[in-house]
Amino acid sequence: MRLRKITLREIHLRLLSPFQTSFGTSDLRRILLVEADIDGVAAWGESTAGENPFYSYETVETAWLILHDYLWPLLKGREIASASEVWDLLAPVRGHNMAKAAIETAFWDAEAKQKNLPLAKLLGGARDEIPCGVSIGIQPTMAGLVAKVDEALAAGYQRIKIKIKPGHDVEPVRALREKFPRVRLQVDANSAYRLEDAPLLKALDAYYLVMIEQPLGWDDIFSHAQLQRQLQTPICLDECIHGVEHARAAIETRACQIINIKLGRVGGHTSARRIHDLCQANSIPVWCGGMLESGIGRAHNIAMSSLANFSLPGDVSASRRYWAEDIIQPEVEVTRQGTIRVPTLPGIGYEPRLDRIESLTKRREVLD
Ligand code: OSB
Ligand code: MG
Repeated sequence: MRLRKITLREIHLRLLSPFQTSFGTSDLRRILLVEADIDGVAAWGESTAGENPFYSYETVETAWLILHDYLWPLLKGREIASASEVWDLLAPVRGHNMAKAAIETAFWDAEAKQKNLPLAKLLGGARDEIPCGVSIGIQPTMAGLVAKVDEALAAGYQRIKIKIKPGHDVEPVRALREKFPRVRLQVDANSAYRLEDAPLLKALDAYYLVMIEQPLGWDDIFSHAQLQRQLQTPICLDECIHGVEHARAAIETRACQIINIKLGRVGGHTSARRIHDLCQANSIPVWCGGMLESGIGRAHNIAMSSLANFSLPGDVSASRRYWAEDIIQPEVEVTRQGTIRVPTLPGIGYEPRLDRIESLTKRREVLD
């Protein structure tokens, strides 16, 4: 496989409703897309870098710079046998996994298309459909939160995750448990607490949550190990896990019982699969997190989620929960059973809508 050209695009897509977490609110998404020409095959990837360096240090600006100045020169014209080699070629650049994932995942799309295989099959996926949950942002009112949960359950979603932050934690969980005693419920703190908050987090044990996601520091595995010893509720790590080495440290120190894998945060499919395999060997279930992706990133998430150890419902949900109109054809849809059928067409299995992508593009650069 030889990379001939890449087109970087920044598109702007407005969320149907603002998404609030403990670190801020997202409304207009700025999304960096990579279109790669690999042996004449058009292949696609998406960077999940945000508008601000609040979830991770990467932003759309840093991802663009790293792709343009460093990753493209490392890869252009280089002859490789398979997409699985790309991750190691990018090793000279430390970190910047969201920039790396944007181009690395495009190589996987290209290889799958060249082999006329669905990407899920190329990755070794074992599922025809993936179980889906929703991630619900912090809502202005309790009634608003209940309405969002009702809506997701009516649509068939298999589990509910809500965002929490100090001052907005035990009370919404208690209220939801009262109204929905049997629902699979979990919370995500996005690093908003400190180890001294352990008594408060321990109070959540009373509500038999499936997990509490990333309560403590984004780069602090050690404190999570100390916290997990005090909690019955399983801790799931998100922000802390940037590669297989972090996963190993978290497992060995018992800092978590579950891991959320995000393609952007870990640098693409090769790294994601290594983490998946390590977790599987250690009986740690994984699930696929979301980053408010457009259809391109969502399609890659679906392919990855077809691997066997993605046994818990992920945050990968229908296009229509986010966008008035997505940028792929068909849009991602969820069945009445709360699953997404893994596409059977070659590559990512959804067609990018070029005309729509062009009309949403605010910045574009072709490298060849
Ligand atoms: O922590 O999982 C997170 C969105 C942006 C940044 C971080 C997170 C999230 C979500 C949304 O929870 C998941 C989604 O629906 O895409
Ligand atoms: Mg999270």
